[in-house]
Amino acid sequence: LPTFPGGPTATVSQYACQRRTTTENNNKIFTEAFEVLAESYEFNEIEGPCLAFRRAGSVLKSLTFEVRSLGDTQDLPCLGEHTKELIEEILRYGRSFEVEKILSDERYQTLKLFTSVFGVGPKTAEKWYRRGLRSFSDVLTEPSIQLNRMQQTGFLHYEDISRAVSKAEARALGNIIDEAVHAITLDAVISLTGGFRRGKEFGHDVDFIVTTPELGRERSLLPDVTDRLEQQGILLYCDYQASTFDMSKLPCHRFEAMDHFAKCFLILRLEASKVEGGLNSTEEDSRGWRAVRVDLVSPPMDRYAFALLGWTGSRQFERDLRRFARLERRMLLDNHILYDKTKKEFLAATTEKDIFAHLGLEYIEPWQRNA
Ligand code: TTP
Ligand code: MN
Ligand code: MN
Ligand code: MN
Repeated sequence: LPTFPGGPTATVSQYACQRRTTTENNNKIFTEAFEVLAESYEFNEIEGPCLAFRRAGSVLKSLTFEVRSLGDTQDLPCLGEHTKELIEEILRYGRSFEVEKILSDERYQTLKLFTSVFGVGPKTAEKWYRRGLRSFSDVLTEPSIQLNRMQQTGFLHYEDISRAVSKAEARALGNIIDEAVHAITLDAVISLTGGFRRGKEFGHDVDFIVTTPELGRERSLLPDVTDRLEQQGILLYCDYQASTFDMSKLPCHRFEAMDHFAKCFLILRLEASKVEGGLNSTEEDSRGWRAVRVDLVSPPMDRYAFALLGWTGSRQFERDLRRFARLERRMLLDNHILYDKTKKEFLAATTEKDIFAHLGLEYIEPWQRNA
């Protein structure tokens, strides 16, 4: 594993899981530009270049220095022609005309706006755009459009959900979930995961793993937790997905975006009085509460390490862990298992460290996974 003295000559791995990436990004000016391009390709369903820009951005995020010349990027992996042109343009003019063209593009702006609503993915956004809709009021006043429950909730709580969740708010939600799961079963285990586990100051939601040591007991845990939250009057929205986890159907060789564990996507009502230092709100808010997105996932205890590693992210870090396992180790890694294709056996793990060790990787701390 390469170490990073911080000089442009240090070797940088093509795999994010062999880099240490903190929340401090010294190359925001470039990575933000790359992200606009990646998103634009994503809206047009052009996968290759989309991934290429995400990979390039991830490499620059891992650098402990700011790129000041094209020469600084000479020995870096994952930077193609297009990326280098963009870096050069930004170095010369402080901005990119290609990025600005996209940002001012009506289709990009509209898809960006529509997909910012909870429950609206690129496909729905595209459909609305093709029908000539350009604003929220266009969508909400179009009689032929039937919003599903998720989208209705998305519009209803749009402002709250769009506002970043602070660390203090995440802590307050942790207390609420902790209280709820322990009221149901005393031996419950709860862990903060997602971006806040990686040390981010703000997030778009708060992610928790909740489970219990008793195998099989976790299957009824989430319905019990959400019932309790509802009784407390703080459950604004709940999309519960029961477990479809079946060890006998693994390893799964197809790529799947979602795992098979029981999970729920929630919107909770968070009282200002529960948050140290108050809510993260910009203007004077007399309501005294806000709506927040919370994800809960409940794997069986013997899958805990895999679920924790998978849900801690970042997405790019996860992508590269799987790619590294497949290409460098002939192994399959997902949120449920690690499988050795050569030995045809599952590799056991009770901690994330076990999984890194099986993969022959140096351990990367959660706060170094902001790839
Ligand atoms: P997110 O909550 O989407 O992202 P994040 O916590 O990294 O960042 P943010 O602050 O914007 O919330 O996802 C967290 C991780 O969970 C991510 O690595 C992907 C993973 N994940 C799964 O593995 N399976 C799932 O079904 C979902 C929804 C997420
Ligand atoms: Mn999250
Ligand atoms: Mn499957
Ligand atoms: Mn989430």
